[in-house]
Amino acid sequence: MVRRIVVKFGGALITKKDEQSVARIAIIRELCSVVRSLTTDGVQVIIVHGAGSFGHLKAKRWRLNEGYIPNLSHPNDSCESQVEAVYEVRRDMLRLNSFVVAELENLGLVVQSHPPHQWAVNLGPNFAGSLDRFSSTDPSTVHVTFGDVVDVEDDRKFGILSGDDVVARLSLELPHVESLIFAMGGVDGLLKVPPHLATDADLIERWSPNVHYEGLHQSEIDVTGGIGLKMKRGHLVAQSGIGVYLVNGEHPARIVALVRKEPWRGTTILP
Ligand code: IP8
Repeated sequence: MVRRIVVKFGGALITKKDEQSVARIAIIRELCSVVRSLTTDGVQVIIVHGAGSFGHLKAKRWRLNEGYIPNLSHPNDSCESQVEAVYEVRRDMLRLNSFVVAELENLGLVVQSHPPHQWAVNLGPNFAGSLDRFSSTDPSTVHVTFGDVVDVEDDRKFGILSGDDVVARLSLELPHVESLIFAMGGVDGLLKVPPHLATDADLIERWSPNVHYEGLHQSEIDVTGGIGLKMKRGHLVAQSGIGVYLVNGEHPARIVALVRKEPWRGTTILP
């Protein structure tokens, strides 16, 4: 029987969020070793990673989430136009992706990397692009993709496709996906109050849209939807019967425990 899971490595987990293009290699290494353990259990893992400081900072400065804005300029920046910024963010994302791929390959896994700007167009959970490239279900093959700048087929010309939209389509459209796991940085799951105010007692263990939480969306550095988007897309996926979970990726053993149906700490998104 084929077993498949989709895991999102949050950008705030695998990068230093406020230092331009700095990866947290030790965490990436630990997460990849968890992936290897799961594949030896016979589970195929599809990884989608966020952008963190490899994407959001430059995308925000150049307003790439708003699409094409003629004559936008930033004197003294490394690029001279939005078009150059699109190129640079795509390049930076490929670099972050190469760190994830390298760690997986070092562990002997076969990796197929699928950069969205090469196969996806348009935005949101109904973005276009065939998922055929994810069809191999062999557990020793790990598919990897990520949030990216993609082309948009209208006057905007381009925009930001969040990894949270990518996980939703992969989970809903690929056969045999049993769970979607969001591995997050610095939090044990969804909290009742913003992380800097929270204690251990503030973890919401089971969430549905009628349960209140106060999310902190760092809109000054984040060009996608923060925790709110994650909960929305997670709930969409949970409604189709797939298990959807939020865990602290800084304790990667919790991911293994969750998939092995052992006790774990985190949030379950209810249908
Ligand atoms: O971090 C954003 O993806 P996310 C992608 O998964 C870029 O929301 C390039 C900012």
